[in-house]
Order: sequence, then C-alpha cells, then structure tokens
Amino acid sequence: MFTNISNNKNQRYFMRLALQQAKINLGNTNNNPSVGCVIVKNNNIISIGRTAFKGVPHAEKNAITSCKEQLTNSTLYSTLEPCVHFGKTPPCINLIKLKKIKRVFFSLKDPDIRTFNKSKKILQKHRIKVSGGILLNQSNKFYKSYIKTKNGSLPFVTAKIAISKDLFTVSKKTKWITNEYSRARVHLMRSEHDCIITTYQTVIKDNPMLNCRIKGLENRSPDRVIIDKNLKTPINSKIIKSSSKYNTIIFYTNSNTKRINVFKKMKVKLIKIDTNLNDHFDLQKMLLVLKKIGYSRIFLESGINLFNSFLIKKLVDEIQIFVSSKKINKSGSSKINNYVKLLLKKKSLTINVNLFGDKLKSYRIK
Ligand code: AOF
Ligand code: ZN
Repeated sequence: MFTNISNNKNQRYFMRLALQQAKINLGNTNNNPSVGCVIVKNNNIISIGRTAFKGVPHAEKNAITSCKEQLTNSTLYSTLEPCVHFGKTPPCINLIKLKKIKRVFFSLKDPDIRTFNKSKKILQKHRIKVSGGILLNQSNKFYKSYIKTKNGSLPFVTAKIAISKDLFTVSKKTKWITNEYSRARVHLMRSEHDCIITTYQTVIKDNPMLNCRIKGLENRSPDRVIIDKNLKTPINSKIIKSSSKYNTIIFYTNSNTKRINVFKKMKVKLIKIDTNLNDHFDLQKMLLVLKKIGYSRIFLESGINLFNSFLIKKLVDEIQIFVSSKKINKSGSSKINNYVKLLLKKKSLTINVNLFGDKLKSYRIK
C-alpha cells in the first residue's frame, strides 16, 4: 500500500482513493453516510478506512485504529467533514487530535447540523491545518441521497425500468427484456439501496425475490416493501416465504384481521396508511414513513403503472433506464410514457453505459 507522488495533485489523488473506499459500503451503512478515509505520511499511504457495514464505527476511526504506523505528523483525507458530535460513537475529531495528525483534508461539509462547518474551527484551535472542498463535485454527486435526506423529509428515490428497443416494458413471450449483464447491474443497484419498493401485482406476475444475488454481496440485499392496499400478496410467493431472512414490509389501507395474522406469522411487518383525498394509495405518505423508519436510498422496481405514478407525483430523483438492443414487436405491451420518451432523446444523462448490446441510461430528475 505504498504510493509516491510528490506533486500538488496529491490532494485530489488521495481524495479519489478515499471516495473509492466510501463507495464500497454505499447503501449499507443504515442512515449514516458511507465515508472513506485515507491516511498519508511522507507521501506513503499508511492506512485506509471506511464507514463500517451498518454504519459504525466511522471511517476515520477505522483508518486510525487499524493503522500500524505512528500517526504523528500524518495527513488524513476524508470524503466527509469529520464529526464533532457525540452520536452512537464519540467524535472522530477527538481521535484526530489525540493521535496528533497534522493536517486534514475533507471533501463535503457534513449536512448534519450537529457537525456542519464546525470541525475546521475546532481542529485549527489545536494547530491542525484543515481544508475542505477537495473533489467537491464528485462528493456532491456521491452524497446526493444523504444531502437530500438530511435537508428534507423525503428519501432519495431511484426508479428503474427495462425496455425493449421499441420501447415496450413487458414481453408476452419472456420474463426478460434485457440481457444478463443488465440484470447483473440491477443486482448491484439493489445492493446499494436500503429498500426496494414494488407492488403486489408485480409479486403475483413475476414472483421475484428482489434480493441481491451477486456472490459475496448477498448480505447487502435491501429490505423489500410491497404496496398492497387489500393485502392480496400471495402467502406462498418467494418474497413472503423469504421474509424471515430479508426484512419485508407491506403497506396496506384496508384491514383484514385474518390476513394480517398470517403475514405476521411469516415475520412480515405491516404498516397501515390511509388513502389520499382521491382514495388512491398515498405514495408520498409511504415515503415519509419509510424515511422515518430510517431508509434514505429507495429503489423502485415495479411495473410501468407504479413507475408512472411516482413520476406524476414528482417523487423520483433519478431514473435508470435499461434499453435492450432488440425489438420485441408484436409480443410487446405497456409502452413507456411520453415523458420517458423525451428523456431518452436528451443528452443530459448522467451515465451512459454499454452492457454488451444493452445500454444503461441514467437521468437525474430533481
Ligand atoms: C464521520 N465519519 O464515517 C461517518 C460520519 O450516530 P453516529 O455517531 O454514527 O453519527 C452519525 C452522524 O455522523 C451522521 O449523521 C453524520 O453526521 C456523521 N457520519 N461522520 O466523521 C463517518 N459516517
Ligand atoms: Zn465520525
């Protein structure tokens, strides 16, 4: 782990490595942001760390305590302003002071008001030099869901759809429209989110597990949320049968004691919410509840109807569109709406990935 770079690009270089550390646990640190940390001494990396799985300990603590070298006079790079507050853990700045770290570079000021803009002043009083804003553009993008959830009451929603080249979302002949590389990418996306939202209709139609089945990342599977006004989700569906292994929540509006008891026995969590003024299921209310429970990164994996409802209600922050290289012609149904058609023509996409024929196109909506 030794690197020797002696020009002024150092700061960006080491911060980029810290961001790579942060990316490893994205979506798996509960409501704590995933942070990366790199510690450098005499231009050699002497330690790295990241926010632990489930959120504690913090990245700086992991990097500092796992370091085998003397930390005196070292430089610490952190993707987020080191915390100054007592939360589940004591402040990271206490360790930085204690170990006589000489210099701190961070990228984003922590939007958590307990720390926001406070660490620089405190560390400077202890003669530790501090500079923020290194690779700020990248960290603003990386922390988009954290920034949104800290500043408001709604979580960050990523909506995914898969479409054929001729813009259908359903094929009457096959369950899969896109290729295996696209589907693997979806599993990776699942692993980076706290929970997946779907509907009982999708459960009936596809009988999905909605977990992450990439080898080694299975424990990063998100919780599953089913919208099911009248509690019609089949008890023998894969999703319900696996609910003791993966947390599963059903949002419903109309009570049915018998069904509720059966779901409870299967370890499904049930949350009742009232319909909105038009007697429709209240998506916004559900998101507010999910945020309160602690979910901040939500993945929407459903049919076109729920996808459209989320869009109409302006509840989507980002859209991931997997576009197949093949047309399905007469076997196709449920075309995408005009809004998504227009989006596909836009050049303002944030990602355009080639997946061996298929394409992944990402768009930031809000
Ligand atoms: C850091 N490094 O790796 C992370 C930080 O309850 P706690 O103690 O886990 O504190 C949670 C808050 O700590 C969170 O809202 C954010 O302000 C900060 N997260 N800070 O110095 C880290 N994950
Ligand atoms: Zn901390």
